Amino acid sequence: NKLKATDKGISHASSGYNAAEDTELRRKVLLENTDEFLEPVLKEVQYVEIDLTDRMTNSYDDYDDEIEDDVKRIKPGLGDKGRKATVPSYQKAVADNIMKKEAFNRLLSEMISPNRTVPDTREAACKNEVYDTDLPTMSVIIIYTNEAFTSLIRTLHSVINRTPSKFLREIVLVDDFSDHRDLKGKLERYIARKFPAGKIRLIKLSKRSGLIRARMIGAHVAVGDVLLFLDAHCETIDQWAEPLLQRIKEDRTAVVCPIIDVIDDKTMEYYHGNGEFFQIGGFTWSGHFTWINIPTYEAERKKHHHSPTRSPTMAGGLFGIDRKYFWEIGSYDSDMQLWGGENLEMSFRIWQCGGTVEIIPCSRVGHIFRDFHPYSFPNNVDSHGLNTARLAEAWMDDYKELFYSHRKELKTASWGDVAKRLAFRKRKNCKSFKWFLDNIYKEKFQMTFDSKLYGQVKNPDSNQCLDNMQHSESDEYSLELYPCHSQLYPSQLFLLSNKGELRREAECASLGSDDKVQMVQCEHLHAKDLWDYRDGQLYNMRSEKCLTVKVADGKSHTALETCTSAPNQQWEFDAHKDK
Ligand code: UD2
Ligand code: MN
Repeated sequence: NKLKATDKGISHASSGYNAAEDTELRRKVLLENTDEFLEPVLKEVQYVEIDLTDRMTNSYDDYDDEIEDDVKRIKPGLGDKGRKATVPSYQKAVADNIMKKEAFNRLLSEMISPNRTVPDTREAACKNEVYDTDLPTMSVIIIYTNEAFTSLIRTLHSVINRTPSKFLREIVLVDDFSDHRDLKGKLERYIARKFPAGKIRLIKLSKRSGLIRARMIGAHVAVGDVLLFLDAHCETIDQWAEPLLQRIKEDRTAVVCPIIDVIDDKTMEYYHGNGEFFQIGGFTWSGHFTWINIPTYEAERKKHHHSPTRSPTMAGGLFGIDRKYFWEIGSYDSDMQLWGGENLEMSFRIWQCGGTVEIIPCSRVGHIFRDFHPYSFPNNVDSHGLNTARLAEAWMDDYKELFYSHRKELKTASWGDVAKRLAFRKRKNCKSFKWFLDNIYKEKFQMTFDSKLYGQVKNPDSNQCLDNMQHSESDEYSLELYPCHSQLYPSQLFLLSNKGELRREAECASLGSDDKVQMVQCEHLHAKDLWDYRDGQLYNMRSEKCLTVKVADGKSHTALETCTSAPNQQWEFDAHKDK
C-alpha cells in the first residue's frame, strides 16, 4: 500500500513547473543578492541546494513508510480551528518527558494534522480591507536547526494553504546543519511528495552557522520581490501575507511584522488574548527585547486602529522586507553568532538609516514560544550577550555604557571588531542613537541622560543602600534596603529623574499603603508621586513626607515619615551630573 510517485496529489509532472526557467532567473538574481557583509560568510560556509525533483525516484521507499506511519498517528479533528488539545492520559508522562527536552509538546504535535485550521484572530475592521491584485511576490525564508519535524511541516502547509500562489514565489528552507534523522531524507521526500513542484527549496549549510548567517544565505538565494522571514514553528492565518506585501508596495523602506499570535507550547492552542489589544516592540538597557504599549503619539498619528503601527523594535523572527532594500540597508551583522541580538541591531539600524519598523495589525502569524532552546549552543557561548555588545558598539553611541552597566564583563569580552558596521553607518549617513530615542521611542527613559542624580542611594548612618532585591523591572515590590556593595549588576542603581521620579529603568517609587514605599510601573505612577532632594532628604510630594530608614525585627526597611533632621532621613547619591 505504498505511495507511488504517480499517486494523485503529487503535482510534479502536471504542474507545468519549468525548472530550466527558474534556474536561469535564480542565477541572475544571485548576483544582485549580495553585499560586503555576505562575502566573508560565503567564504566560510558552503551551502548546497538539494534537488528535490530528484527525490521523486523510487529509491526512497523507507521514507515513504515513515511518512505513512506519521499519517497514522494523526487524530482527525484534533486541534482543529486552533483548539486546545491534549494527549490521551496514558501518554501524558511520555509527552511531559519529551517536553522537558524539546521545549514544546512534540507528541501532541504529531497527533495534530499538519493541515489543521486556525481561527481568524484579526480585529473586525481588517475583514473589510481590500488589497491590490498585483502585490509584490515573496520568498518565505525559514531557517532551522534541529527543529521538530511536525511543527516544521505544519509551518510549510499553513504558508502554502493560506497564501495566494501568485504572491508566494517560493519557500526557502535553510537547514543550519541539523543532524536529526527526520530532517534528512524524510523531509526531502515529504516535500517532494506533498507540495507543488518548485515551491519549496531546501538549502543545507556545511556547518552550524547560527540564525543570522543562515538567514543571510536564505536571502542570497531568494528571488521573490520581498523576503519574508519565519521561524520553523509558526502557523499563519488566512490573508496574513497581503497586508504585509501591500505596505511594502506602498513604501519599500517599511520593514513589516505581523502581530504574533500564540501557539501554546503545551496544548497547541492557537490564540490571541484580549480583542483588539496588541503591543509593539521596545527594549531594556540590559539589551533585551520587550513588549510595550502603543504610546499616545503613535495612536494619534496612525489613521485607524488597524493601520500600520510604528514600533521602535521588532521581536526578530517574523518580518518582511523588500529584497533589494535588505541588501542596501546592511543585511545583517554577519559576525553575530548563533542566536540573539540581531533583532535589536536590525531595528536600530533600519530606523537610524532612514527606514521604518512597523507592526501590521491585519497580518497574524502564530508562533510557539518556548521556555528554552531545544538545540545546542556549541561551547556554551553567550551569543546573545556578545551579539548585543556588537550592536551597542555599532549603533548606540554613548548609550552603550547603559548596556555595559548591566553587563560589565562584556565590555572587555571578545566580541570582535565592528569597524565595517561603523563604516557602513557613516557611508549611509545614519542618524545617532539619541535621534532614535528622541524621535522614535520618546517615552524610553534614558537613565543617567535623563536624571539629575543617580548611582547608589546610601543612608550613611546605617550604611544601607536602596536595592531592588533582584526583582525584575516588571514586578511590583516594596522598596527595600541592603548593605551597600559594588555589585556586578546594578541592583542598587537608582535615579532621580529630571522630572522628579525616584526610579529605575521602568519602575518608580510611589506612596504605598501604610506609608510604605512601593515600586510600580512608571507608566502608572500617580502624577504627584514625585520626589525632591533637599538638604540630603528625599521628600515625597504626594505624602509630604521623607524617605526614612526604620528598623524592625533587627532589619532595616524604608518608610515615609514626617521630615525631621534625624540621620535616618539622610541620603547620598554616589554619582551626579556635576561629578
Ligand atoms: C526570537 C525570534 C527569533 C530570533 C531571536 C533572536 C520571534 C518569534 N522569534 O527568538 O527569530 O530573532 O528572537 O535571535 O520573534 N536557529 C538556527 N540556528 C541557530 C539558532 C536558531 O537556524 O544557531 C533557528 C531556529 O531553529 C528557529 C529560529 O532560528 O527556527 C529562531 O530561533 P528560536 O525559535 O529558538 O528563537 P525565539 O523564537 O526564541
Ligand atoms: Mn521561535
